[in-house]
Amino acid sequence: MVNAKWVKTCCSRFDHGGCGLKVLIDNGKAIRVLPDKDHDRSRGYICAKGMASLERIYHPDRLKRPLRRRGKRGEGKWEEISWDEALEYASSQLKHSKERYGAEAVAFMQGAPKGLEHLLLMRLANSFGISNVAARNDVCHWPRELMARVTCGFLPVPDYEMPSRCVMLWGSNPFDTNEEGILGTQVERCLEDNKPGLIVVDPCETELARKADLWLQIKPGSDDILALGFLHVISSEGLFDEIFVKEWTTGFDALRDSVLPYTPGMVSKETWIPEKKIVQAARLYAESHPAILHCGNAIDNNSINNSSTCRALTILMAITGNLDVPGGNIQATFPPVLSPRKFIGMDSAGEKKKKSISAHYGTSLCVPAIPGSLLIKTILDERPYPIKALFIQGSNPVMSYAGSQDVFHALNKLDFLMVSDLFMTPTAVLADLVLPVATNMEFNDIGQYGMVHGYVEARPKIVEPQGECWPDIKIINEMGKRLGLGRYFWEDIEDCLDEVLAPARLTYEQFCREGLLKGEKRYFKYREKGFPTPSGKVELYSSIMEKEGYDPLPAADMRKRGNDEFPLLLTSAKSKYFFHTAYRDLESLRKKSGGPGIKINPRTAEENDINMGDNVEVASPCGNARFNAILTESIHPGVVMADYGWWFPEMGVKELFGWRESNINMLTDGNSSFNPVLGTVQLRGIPCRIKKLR
Ligand SMILES: Nc1nc2c(c(=O)[nH]1)N[C@H]1C(S)=C(S)[C@@H](COP(=O)(O)OP(=O)(O)OC[C@H]3O[C@@H](n4cnc5c(=O)[nH]c(N)nc54)[C@H](O)[C@@H]3O)O[C@H]1N2
Ligand SMILES: Nc1nc2c(c(=O)[nH]1)N[C@H]1C(S)=C(S)[C@@H](COP(=O)(O)OP(=O)(O)OC[C@H]3O[C@@H](n4cnc5c(=O)[nH]c(N)nc54)[C@H](O)[C@@H]3O)O[C@H]1N2
Ligand code: SF4
Ligand SMILES: [Mo]
Repeated sequence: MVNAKWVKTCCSRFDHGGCGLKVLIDNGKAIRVLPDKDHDRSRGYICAKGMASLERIYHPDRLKRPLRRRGKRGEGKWEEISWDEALEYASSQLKHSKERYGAEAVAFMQGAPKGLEHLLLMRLANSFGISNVAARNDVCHWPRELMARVTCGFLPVPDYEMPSRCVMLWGSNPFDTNEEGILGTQVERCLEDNKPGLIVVDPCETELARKADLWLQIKPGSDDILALGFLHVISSEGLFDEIFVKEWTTGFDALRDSVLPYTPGMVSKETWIPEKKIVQAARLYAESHPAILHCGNAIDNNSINNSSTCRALTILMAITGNLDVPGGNIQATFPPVLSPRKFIGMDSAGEKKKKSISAHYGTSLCVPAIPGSLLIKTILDERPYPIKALFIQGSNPVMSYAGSQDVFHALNKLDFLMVSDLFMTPTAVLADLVLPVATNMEFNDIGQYGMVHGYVEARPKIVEPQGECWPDIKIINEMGKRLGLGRYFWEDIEDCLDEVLAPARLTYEQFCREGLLKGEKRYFKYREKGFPTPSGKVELYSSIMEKEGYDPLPAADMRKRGNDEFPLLLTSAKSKYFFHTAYRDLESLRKKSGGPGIKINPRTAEENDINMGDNVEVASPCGNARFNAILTESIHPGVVMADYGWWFPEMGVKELFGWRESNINMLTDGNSSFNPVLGTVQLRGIPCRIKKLR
C-alpha cells in the first residue's frame, strides 16, 4: 500500500458514460473507486454501476482469450486460440463470404454506443465495402434526432446550464438512466437551483413523477395523441410565440387546422389522462419562459408512429419559442475535433448505401447505420439478398432485439458469426469466434465522440487489460490491416486517437490533462443564417417529408391496442442497476436489483389472483415470459411494467443461460411492422395478459 496512488479517469461502458472517478492503484491493480468531487459534470455523483467498476474488471468469468467454436453451435465447446489465429480466421471468413456471395453477404452489428469503436466499426465497413452496419439507432435516439432534423435542422437538447422556468420530462427517467452520463445530475441541479415547474409524462410514478407539479400518467404508446393534444391547446388558446411563429416557421395554419380534432376531451379518452391535467400541463409549458422539453427513449420506440410523436414534440418546442434560447432546447456545437463523417468515410459510402437494407426498405439513407431488426428480417427472409457472415460488436441481440425467438433463429442460420464481448452471453454462445474485449480503465478512449451534447471526454487507461483482452478499437484496427485495408488504419491505435484530436491541436496526453473538450456555446444562431432546413425556417409542415412521400404534418395512429384476449399493455424502462442486458454476472448489482420483476397494480393483481412475489407468466401475441410480481400503486391498472434484459449467467451454457425465461423481448415483435421512415419496431405498449404460475 505504500506505493498506492489515486488516479483519475471517467466512468464508461455502464451507460453512455460520463461521471468522474478516482481510482486507487496499487501494484498495477485498481483496488478502490470513489466519485470525483472535482469533476466538471458529475461533481461527486456516482451510481451503483460505477461503484461496481472493479467487480467488472476483475470478474472471474470475464472472457480472457479468443475462443473458436469446437462443438455444435451453442454447445459451449471452445478452443482457446491466439490473436494471430483469431484475426486470420476472422478475416479469411469475411473475405470468403464477400468473394463468394458478394459484399452484401457480410454485415456488422453493434450495440448502444459505448466509445470510439462505435464509429470505427463503420469506418471498417466503409473501407471493406460493405453496406450494412446495424445499430440500435432505430429504437434509440435517431427517431428523436432525425425527426427533429427534418423539422428544425438539428436535435434540440435541453440547456440545463441556464436557468429554466419549466422542465417537461417526456418518457425519460434521468434519475435512473442519467442519459449521456450527464442528464440525471443536470436535472437534479436544475430542480434544486431554479425550482422550475416540473411536468412528467410517464405511465409509471417514478421518483421524478413524485416530485412533479403535474404527473401525466399516460397510456403506453399514446404519446403521439398527447403531443398533438398539446399543440391543439396551445394553438387554439393562442399560447404560442406569435413573432417566432410568423418569422421563423412554415405551415402554422395547416398545423393548426390539422390538430383541431385533438381536443382535450378526445385526447383524454385516448391517453387515460384527465382532461384538466392535459390543459394545465400544456399551459404551464407554454406560459413558462424559457422551458425545457426533455424527451427520453420511450418516444423512440413505444409506437411505430414514433416519427409523428417526435415531430410533434419538436414543433412544440418551436411554437412556444423555446428553440435555441438559453434555458430552452438548443443546438449543441460539436467540439473542434475530426468530423465523425470524415472519420467513418461517410462521404465515400454513397454507392454502397444504395445497396443497403435501408435502401431496400426505403428507410432513411442519411443514417450511417441500418435498422437492426431489418437486418434480422433479412437474414431470415434472405431478401433482398442472403446474409452469410456477421460480426457483432458489443451487442446482445438475442436479449435486446424485439422478437428474441426470431433473432435466435437468424443467428443460427449464419455461416459465420463473430462476437466481441466482455462476458459469454446468450448471443456470444452462438458464435464461431468469440473475441475478449478490454473495458473501461484498461485502454485510452475518447468518449461521446459523434454524440449530440457538444463535447468529447477523455477516458484514460489506468490499468493493464486482464488476460489477453484487447480494446475493440485495437481489434478493428488489426482486422482492417488483415483485410488488406492498411491505408485506412494505423500502425498503432494511439495514432488514431491523435488523429481525432489533431484539429483541436491536442495530443491524447494533453487532452487527458483537460479531461474535456467542448464546442463553443451560442444561442439564437438562426438569426444569422436561418435554420438548417430547406426553407431556412422551422418546418412545421415538412418539405422533406412531403418530398419523400410521407405525411408532411404529424398525425396520430388511432388503431386500438389490446383486445379481450390481451387486455393489458406491457411497457418497460431501463434498470438503474444494469446497462440493458449486460452485467447480470455482477453480484453487487444482482443483489440490489432483486431479480426480474413485473410491476402490477394491486387491483389488477387481485383480479388475476396474484400476490406480491408470485411467479407470473406474461403472454402476448408473440410469446411468453416469467417475472416476479411487484404489487404497486405506481402503475395504472391497465398497464404492467416488466424488467427488461434478464438472463441468468449462473444457469450455464447448457441451458443457454435461460435466455427465454424472463426475457421481455420474447413478447415483442421484430418482424411484421415497422415505422416506414425510421425502420423502428415497437418495444413498448404491447398488448398482453398475465397469469399466476402455480
Ligand atoms: N423490450 C425492450 N427492448 C429494448 C429496449 C427497451 O427499453 N425495451 N431498449 C433498447 C435500447 S434503447 C437499446 S440502446 C438497445 C441496447 O441493445 P444492446 O446494445 O444490444 O444491449 P446490451 O445489453 O447493452 O448489449 C451490449 C453487450 O455488450 C457488452 N459490452 C459491454 N461493454 C463492451 C465493450 O466495451 N465492448 C464490447 N465488444 N462489448 C461490450 C455487454 O457485455 C453486452 O453483452 O436495446 C433496446 N431493446
Ligand atoms: N441504468 C441505466 N442507464 C442507462 C441505460 C441502461 O440500460 N441502464 N441505457 C442507456 C440508453 S442506451 C438509453 S436509450 C437511455 C434511456 O433512458 P431513458 O430515456 O430514461 O429511457 P427508459 O428508461 O427506457 O424510459 C424512460 C421512462 O419512460 C417511461 N415509459 C415507458 N413507456 C412509456 C410510454 O409509452 N410513454 C411515455 N411517455 N413514457 C413511457 C418509463 O416508465 C421510464 O420512466 O438510458 C441510458 N442509460
Ligand atoms: S451514471 Fe453512468 S457514468 Fe455515472 S457512475 Fe453510473 S454508470 Fe457511471
Ligand atoms: Mo438506447
